[in-house]
Amino acid sequence: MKMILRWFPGGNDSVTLEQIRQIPGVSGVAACLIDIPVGDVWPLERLEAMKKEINDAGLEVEVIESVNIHEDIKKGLPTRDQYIENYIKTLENLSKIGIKCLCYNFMPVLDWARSELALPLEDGSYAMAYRHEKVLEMNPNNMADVMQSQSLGYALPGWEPERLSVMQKDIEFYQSMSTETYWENMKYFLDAVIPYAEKFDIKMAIHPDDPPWPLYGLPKVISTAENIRKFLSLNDSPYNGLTLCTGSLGANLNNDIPAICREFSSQGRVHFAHIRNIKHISEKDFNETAHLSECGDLDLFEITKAFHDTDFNGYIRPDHGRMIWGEKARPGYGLYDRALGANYILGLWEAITKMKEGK
Ligand code: DNO
Ligand code: MN
Repeated sequence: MKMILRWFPGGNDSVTLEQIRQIPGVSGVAACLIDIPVGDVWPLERLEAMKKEINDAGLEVEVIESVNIHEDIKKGLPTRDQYIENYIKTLENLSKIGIKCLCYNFMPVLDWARSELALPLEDGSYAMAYRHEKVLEMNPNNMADVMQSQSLGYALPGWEPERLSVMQKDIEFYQSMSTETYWENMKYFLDAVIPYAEKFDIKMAIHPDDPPWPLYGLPKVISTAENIRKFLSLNDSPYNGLTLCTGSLGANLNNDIPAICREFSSQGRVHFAHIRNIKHISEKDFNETAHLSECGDLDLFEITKAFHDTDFNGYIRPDHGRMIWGEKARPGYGLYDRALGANYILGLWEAITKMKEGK
């Protein structure tokens, strides 16, 4: 298992590589080129420069999060073949800099959604939160403005301007598409790309939908154990795998997160784990919290043990953290709370290892 942190290159992150290097037990980062328009090939020179910067700081970069999927692929338009070709070219370039795992998502139009990016919690920290009614009342086009304005000047991942400009039209398109067609479009993408992922030795790791239920009539499919089983059976290659995000899947109270981790990790289909905690306010309303089990609804010990028991040897990162100690950073991606999260998970891991050794 390797513990990593997400980091945004090119001056897009207030957290520095030097700071990440000082978090005990963190060996590298999950990085991305945030400014490349969705659908374009990621240039090798840019990737090489990014790798050099990260390696020079004493860290590894073996994971990319995310290369977003062009809407034409999700919609199944004839133009998808060109975008799939570009995706494969990007995979080839990623392999040239030694990338081993690629996190992506297959959510239509929107990446994750929240109604607040900085909700004050009782202890004086700030966290992201989701209030279902509020999100439903938000016109997705205005929602884009809200997300941009609350994001302290950072373009939120998945909320890049070119993705937002065509939002309304896209939403209408998906509203008239059946979920079955959406699954078929996903399979078309996998069957085209996975053979190249095998060739280039890059594990594809899909991120669950967040929240894990349909919004604005948009299909959401990577949301339950049953749907994940269906997803994995679309293409049986071990290179067709998961980013298991405990917080995203945990928003659905019916999801048994340690059981989900155990089932898919034991099959060797989890390549990347996002570990974070959330606290439900009601069935579809929740706050993101500190990682510690007692701060939320998820049992981080059981989750870590599920990975440990199944000999998980992929990548783990603490997912979103709160803003604490006065930090102002990209929502969810400050330094301090994620560093606490990383060391908490590493502490659980060490304890489980030593208990098994009988120490
Ligand atoms: C939420 C985050 C996401 C994730 C992307 C991956 O839990 O981890 O923003 O990075 O959806 O494509
Ligand atoms: Mn996640």
